[in-house]
Amino acid sequence: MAEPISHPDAEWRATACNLCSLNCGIEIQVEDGRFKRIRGDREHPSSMGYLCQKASRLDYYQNHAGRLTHPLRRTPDGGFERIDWDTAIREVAAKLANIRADHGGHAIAYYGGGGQGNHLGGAYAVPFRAALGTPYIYNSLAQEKTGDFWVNGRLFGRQTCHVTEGIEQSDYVIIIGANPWQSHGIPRARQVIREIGKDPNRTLVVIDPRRTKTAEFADVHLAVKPGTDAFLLAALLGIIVQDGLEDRDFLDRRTRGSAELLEILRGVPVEDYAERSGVEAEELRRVARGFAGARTACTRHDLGLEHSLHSTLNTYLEKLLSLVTGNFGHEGGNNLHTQLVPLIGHSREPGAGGATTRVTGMSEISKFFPPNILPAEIDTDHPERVRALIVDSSNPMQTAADTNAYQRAFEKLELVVAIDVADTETVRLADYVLPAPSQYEKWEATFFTLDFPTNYFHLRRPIVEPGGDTLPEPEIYRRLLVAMGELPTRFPVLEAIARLDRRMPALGLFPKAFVATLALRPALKKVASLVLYSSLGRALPDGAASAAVLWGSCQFYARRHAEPVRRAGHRNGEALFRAILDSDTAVPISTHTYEEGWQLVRHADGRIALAIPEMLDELRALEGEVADPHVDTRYPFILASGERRSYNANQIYRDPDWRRQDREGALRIHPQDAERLGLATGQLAVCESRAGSVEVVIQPDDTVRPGCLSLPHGYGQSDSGDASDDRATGPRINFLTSSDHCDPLAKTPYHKHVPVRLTPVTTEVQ
Ligand SMILES: Nc1nc2c(c(=O)[nH]1)N[C@H]1C(S)=C(S)[C@@H](COP(=O)(O)OP(=O)(O)OC[C@H]3O[C@@H](n4cnc5c(=O)[nH]c(N)nc54)[C@H](O)[C@@H]3O)O[C@H]1N2
Ligand SMILES: Nc1nc2c(c(=O)[nH]1)N[C@H]1C(S)=C(S)[C@@H](COP(=O)(O)OP(=O)(O)OC[C@H]3O[C@@H](n4cnc5c(=O)[nH]c(N)nc54)[C@H](O)[C@@H]3O)O[C@H]1N2
Ligand code: SF4
Ligand SMILES: [Mo]
Repeated sequence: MAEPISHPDAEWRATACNLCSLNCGIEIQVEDGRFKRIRGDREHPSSMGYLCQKASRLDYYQNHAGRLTHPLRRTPDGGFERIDWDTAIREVAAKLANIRADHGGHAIAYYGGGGQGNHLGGAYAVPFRAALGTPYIYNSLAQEKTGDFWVNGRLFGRQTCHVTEGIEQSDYVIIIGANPWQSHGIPRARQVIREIGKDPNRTLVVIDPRRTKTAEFADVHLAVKPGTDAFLLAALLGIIVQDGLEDRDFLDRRTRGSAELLEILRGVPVEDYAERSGVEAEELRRVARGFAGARTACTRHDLGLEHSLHSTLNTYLEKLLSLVTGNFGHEGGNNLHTQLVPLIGHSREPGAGGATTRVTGMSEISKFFPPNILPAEIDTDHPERVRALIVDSSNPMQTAADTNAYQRAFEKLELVVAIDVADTETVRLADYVLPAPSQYEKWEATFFTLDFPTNYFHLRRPIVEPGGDTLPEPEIYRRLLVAMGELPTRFPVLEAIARLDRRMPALGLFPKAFVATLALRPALKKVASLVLYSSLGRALPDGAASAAVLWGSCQFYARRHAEPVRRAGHRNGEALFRAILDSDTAVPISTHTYEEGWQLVRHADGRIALAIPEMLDELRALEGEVADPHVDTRYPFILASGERRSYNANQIYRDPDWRRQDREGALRIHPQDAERLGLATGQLAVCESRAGSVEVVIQPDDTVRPGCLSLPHGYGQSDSGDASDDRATGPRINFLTSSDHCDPLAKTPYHKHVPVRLTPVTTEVQ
């Protein structure tokens, strides 16, 4: 448990923002438990004092009426009653054990494991799932990035090989389907975008149907027709190859399969694909030549590609741009990066031992299963259906596709356990609610270590006392496994050795004792991180038990990347662990040379395997595709459901007062369309898809294309507990999305391409 925190008030306490994957370093002045002032932490080596407008409002995360303070159990009348932790742990453990005994581990699924700021708890959910015997982890990453991970697995050898971009050092940057001005996704996004925009020697190209703020800074904005990026990207690649602009030397030295790929690209009908994507072929030629000819060039993509038609293929084509032109593996290009603690895993193909689901037969990708299939895995009479769900740090009732399907599925579940800090739409449907301390009340970290050549890690210490009767997630998982008889209560010998080891690390006592313990009791291997937590964790200073898992990660990381870790100033794994533990802000964990970066490619021959048969088939099939396979005259608009704006931050902020503007989460519509429908600013309309409908507030806006609409992500929280109450705090957009409207391979939802119709709400005149 955390020691009392004795900070004099008015002291600036270093931590990080937990609202997006950048996790900028911040400092907070706390007064009476409230976040009085927040500023960027200049000491943070990656964010360097930067923060965006969202971070200054973090008191709305820390202090709001909906914070959970006690464990809760559902009552027969549908309400909740307070229970103590012993009862909660005992009952949840017994129910999980019963379901497992009757139906097997695969009857239990797990959802979440961390949001934008908290992954430390998720590291201890790994042994929890292993002990339960379930392969099922559903996760938000599997409704955006798993197609990309799958492609990476084929290109580079492992799905854990993740590509980053050297935007700051690049002369030619193409941003596709991302709006970093609002969503960030790259360090110090606004500064960086401004800098490229201003520099006459550097070029920024934005591919986005909407004239976003990022697009306004761009030298070239390609206003692609929604859903046609595959055509546009294929045309860019076609031009590069047809003009002979590919990097032959790079392709020969670093890749295999280029001949087959190039042959297909030579046959791309550039004019036709340009027309389909709504962009002039001449403009594409200019960009293709600029990109291929630049000194350094890179690409970055995000949800505009992933949440749109041909999701997986899009991410393949995007990567081919830098690979075919040789803009990979050097400064200012795209590069692979390391992970201190793996955020994602590598899944084998189903035929080679990869897990598949029992009902729909979906294969895991990067060890995750996609939220789009979960309702079908639950809401069925199939004997091997999912019967129990544990949700940690996620709010699928708001954020998974098809809220109606999720509501029906949750009713079928025999057990729902929610671990959260707030009373959410998902929490309200749980049988047991297990409250966690906020990310400023406990030791926390994220595993979003995405930088290259220098990568960073930030372990955050608690800066305020926990309010209420909460338990950190690692402790919840430990107690559940102890109650299930899967983990000993204590490890007295190992704990004693750990205490000695902290005083005399040079003797290396703990590593030896830990290895020996696992060798003597092999059953403990699958719960190894909880063994670390229960032994070394108790010996760490200031109640930092949750950091224990990092000790193992540091040992492994320092062995795997010995020279880069030494270059960043750490002699070995122990020294790296201590540096992380001792620092209030992020620390550099490794510095690679670009040449060393090639060791991150995991194919045995060290080459990038360019020809992915499934992707090449889909690429070839583009030519025969009908104009828009999703066009439906009943639903004439294409809605992008999930725009990132100034005042949304996933579901992390729940109190609508945090918003200084756009409280309603208005629907953007082209002024001509609004006029045609007789809709003016602030008027209400019903937005309806084949899945459901929501009421929206109209905002005519000429940055969207005619025929297109845009609604924000991250709205729709209701404090009343009434599911139909979606007006007060904006639209619950996933009432509009369907489980089956998704990429065939990765099941990533087409959230940016939802056919809808719009009907004005007419108020009756008395
Ligand atoms: N303010 C804020 N920032 C956030 C978040 C937040 O909730 N609020 N969430 C965070 C998270 S979890 C994520 S994953 C990231 C996402 O970050 P982004 O992907 O950058 O954000 P979006 O606004 O969802 O979508 C990006 C762009 O895709 C465009 N788009 C729509 N359809 C298409 C299409 O067919 N083709 C192309 N090329 N583009 C299209 C949209 O116009 C939009 O500008 O943001 C993170 N940052
Ligand atoms: N239609 C549509 N749907 C979308 C998107 C879209 O663009 N359009 N975007 C998708 C994307 S990219 C994403 S990433 C997802 C995000 O959706 P989710 O995975 O649901 O993640 P968050 O919204 O970040 O919710 C995090 C949850 O964690 C809780 N939490 C905060 N701190 C802690 C903590 O310390 N411990 C615990 N246990 N809980 C905590 C919060 O209260 C909240 O309930 O939404 C997806 N859904
Ligand atoms: S860019 Fe992301 S991490 Fe940084 S301050 Fe803004 S929301 Fe927080
Ligand atoms: Mo996301």
